[in-house]
Amino acid sequence: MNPILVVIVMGSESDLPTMSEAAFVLKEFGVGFEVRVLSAHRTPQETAAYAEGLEARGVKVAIAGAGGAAALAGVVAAHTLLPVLGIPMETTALNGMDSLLSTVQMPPGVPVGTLAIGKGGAKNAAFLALRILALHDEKIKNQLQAYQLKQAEKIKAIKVSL
Ligand code: RP5
Repeated sequence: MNPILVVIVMGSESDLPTMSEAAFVLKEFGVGFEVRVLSAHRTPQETAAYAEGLEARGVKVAIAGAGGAAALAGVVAAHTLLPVLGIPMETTALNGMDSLLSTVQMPPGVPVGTLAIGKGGAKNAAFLALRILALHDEKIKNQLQAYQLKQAEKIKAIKVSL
């Protein structure tokens, strides 16, 4: 089994349909990850202890998604020096603007690299995690290169006739 290099945490099971997009990308690239539901507000102690233990376990990047008053990514970042990527969940009340602002507006010194709201953000968090890992991993770098080329080929193959 591949070592766990990335963790995906979310504030509620209701975030899973969005956060699983990050998991699909990591799976496709064969990178080891684990998924946990942890809440900054509902399980604050467990969240802090989990984040504190990540580095010693060999984890390199944490992806954290939450919605509404979305403190999760910030709390994880407060308890580890690993890079933390935040995903704001799309919400019904404010279309995810609440999650976005809660995740992105961290005080200086405790960064959360915040991605786009929703599934697109979750996907890109995984790609950004892969780019971080690729700094020290030639295999992942080559895989990313191949992926970029494939994407370019798809665009170039589009023929538009009006
Ligand atoms: C946040 O509250 C979670 O991340 C979720 O997006 C939102 C709603 O949670 P549930 O009421 O669905 O558990 O903490």
